[in-house]
Amino acid sequence: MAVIANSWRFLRYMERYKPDAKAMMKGAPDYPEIQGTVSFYQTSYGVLVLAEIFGLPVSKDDCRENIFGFHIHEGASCTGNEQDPFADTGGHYNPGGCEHPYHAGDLPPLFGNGGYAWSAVLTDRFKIEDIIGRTVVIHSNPDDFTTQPSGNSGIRIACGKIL
Ligand SMILES: [Cu+2]
Ligand SMILES: [Zn+2]
Repeated sequence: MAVIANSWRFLRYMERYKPDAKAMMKGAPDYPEIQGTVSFYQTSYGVLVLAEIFGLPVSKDDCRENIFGFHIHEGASCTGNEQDPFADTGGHYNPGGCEHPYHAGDLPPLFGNGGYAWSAVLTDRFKIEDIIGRTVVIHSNPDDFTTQPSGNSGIRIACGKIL
């Protein structure tokens, strides 16, 4: 099988075209500085997910934190209650009834760099039409990719509805 490198094609795609869907991220009341965008581009290989997030918490401890769980949740609204402001986002988007981290909505965690994260990933685990109207959630802790049902990734610190 021929190997066809797509890296530059994908980068040009993200530069030239409007995303097919987008989530504007907003921090929870305790994390008002968090903002940013998650953009989704349908390609023939899968969906390109491009995240650019500002204002993430910064930990001084180099050996801990600054890694943030990142998922598409099944719920349709970035609302909740005082304890969990984004409780209504529900569980990870999981139409196949799989275990974490095999939920369709599971994504690699974001790496904070002095509060700034930039990440691009390709996933064929969902199509754009499956996720419009659902939510993207950023968590306080790394995702261990093992613990059920959500990788022990801590509280929900930011959310955006996919439009
Ligand atoms: Cu999550
Ligand atoms: Zn999951």
